[in-house]
Amino acid sequence: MTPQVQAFWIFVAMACLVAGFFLWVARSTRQAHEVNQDAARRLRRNFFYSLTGLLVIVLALTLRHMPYPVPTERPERIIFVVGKQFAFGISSRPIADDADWEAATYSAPVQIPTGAMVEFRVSSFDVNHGFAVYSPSGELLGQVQAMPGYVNRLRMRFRRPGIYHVFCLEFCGMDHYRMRGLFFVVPRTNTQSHTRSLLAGTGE
Ligand SMILES: [Cu+2]
Repeated sequence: MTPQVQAFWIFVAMACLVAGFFLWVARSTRQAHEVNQDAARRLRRNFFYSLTGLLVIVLALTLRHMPYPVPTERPERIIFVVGKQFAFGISSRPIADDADWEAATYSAPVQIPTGAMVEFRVSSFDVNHGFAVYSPSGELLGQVQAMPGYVNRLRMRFRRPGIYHVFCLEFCGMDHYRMRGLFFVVPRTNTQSHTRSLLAGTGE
């Protein structure tokens, strides 16, 4: 099951739970009866403490998996990305102006070694774009906004070698649908021959 399908089923289960709770409340309020103030206060207090406990447990279990940069961890590769209607310039050198962007757009795709911590520094030369990275099999792995006058940093690590596509996920104009880019993830050894096989279409 892909993460998207898992998320869908979790959502369905939670929606059923909420709907069931509403039904239960609606049914239980049909007959009017005395409210026991002490019991209500106890219930409210227990509810507060158990929710707080649940929140702390969930935070403790999930917070360390947040994909935020760790200040002490330095990226192995820095890749510069600039969106401009309607393509992505992706380069291992800074993209400062239109000439740099053009060169990045037309040069050979950037190569990233497997397992390397990569920091994408993402910006835009015109309007907002969405920089979204897709795996060779078409799964969305991560995305960040490409904004004019601002640099967003997205750190990622790729385990699988192959051709990774970038699509724009922000409607940015008439030709938004064809706005894309790509880069290669290559095994650490034998980089050149792997790139040749990717270019020839015999690699993954
Ligand atoms: Cu777009």
